[in-house]
Amino acid sequence: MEITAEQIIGAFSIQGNLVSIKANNQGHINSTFISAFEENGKKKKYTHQRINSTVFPHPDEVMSNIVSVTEHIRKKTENLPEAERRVLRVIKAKDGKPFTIDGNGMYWRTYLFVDGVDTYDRVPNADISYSLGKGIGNFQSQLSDFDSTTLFTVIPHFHDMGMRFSQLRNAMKINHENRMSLVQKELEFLFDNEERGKRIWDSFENGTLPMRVTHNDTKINNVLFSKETGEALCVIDLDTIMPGTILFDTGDMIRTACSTADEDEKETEKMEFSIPFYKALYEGYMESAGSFLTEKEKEGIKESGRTITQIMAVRFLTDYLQGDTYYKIAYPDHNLVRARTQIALMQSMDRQWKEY
Ligand code: GN1
Ligand code: MG
Repeated sequence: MEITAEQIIGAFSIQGNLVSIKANNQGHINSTFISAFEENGKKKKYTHQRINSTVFPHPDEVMSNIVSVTEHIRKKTENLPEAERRVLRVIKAKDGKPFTIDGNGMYWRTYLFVDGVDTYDRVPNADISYSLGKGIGNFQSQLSDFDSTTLFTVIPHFHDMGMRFSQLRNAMKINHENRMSLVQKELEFLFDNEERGKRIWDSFENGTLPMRVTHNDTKINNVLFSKETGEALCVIDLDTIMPGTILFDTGDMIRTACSTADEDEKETEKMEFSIPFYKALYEGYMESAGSFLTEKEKEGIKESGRTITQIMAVRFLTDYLQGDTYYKIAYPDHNLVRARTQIALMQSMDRQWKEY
């Protein structure tokens, strides 16, 4: 059944007249478009997103998590400057729910669009690294008194390295288009690091690392920066919020904020781990998160960057071997490129390990 953008928009409680609709192609998982409304001469924009129900089988639980977490953060930020930019605002549907279901059974949600911010796919300088670290630390700190057991686990075992390796082993059997012949070196490196990669998940499971609210996708382009002050104001893409260890979040922030190339840079030699960016990131992060972290959490930060980079390598390679069924790709080898670039980043960390 063909669904129009106007039909989706019409299901939500939005004041004013619709003036434009624009597609947005960011992110590997969900589909997004942006609308603009005019009310009394004022323009407001909205983000409408279809939640990928293959990846998130219970979109209602995703939205329930997002509503409770954003409301919690809003209470803590509503008196700060740029308050409207500090946390996403969920727009309810006309029936009061935080989503609408279209004629094909697909879930859609709407947020107020956050304007006047900068975003980055890659860190341009150490100041932005510092700011990112501080922003992620703030986010965790705002949620440090939130009872994580009240959240739904929307994707079980999301950062469970052991589970990711079993998925890789299954994908090796699928061996789509005989792709195994192209990835022997990559597999060898990843399997050599399998046991080390499992340490953080194991420490989380056995209770050495405390359970907290985690975002699980704290890559740099999921953070909005103030155009005025450069401050990291808001963490977006809240789909994977669930209970976890904060090291999942420090890890993805390190992976994306201390690298010299994009996640899918084809020339892997351009991908290096940047110690100056790491130092700035760490400093910013500790300023806002240092006070509530346990010693075990602090000790795990450095390793978390390597572990989350590894888990991404495993996941991209898995998707490549199973025939690109999970991530959106722009060309046939896209997942292979992503996997190789993650491995290059790990190897660059290893070469410099004693220096940071
Ligand atoms: C996916 O959809 P997007 O781009 O926000 C993925 C993350 C990966 C990321 C890699 C639910 O996020 O885990 O880190 O791609 N999200 C899910 O860029 O699998
Ligand atoms: Mg995401």
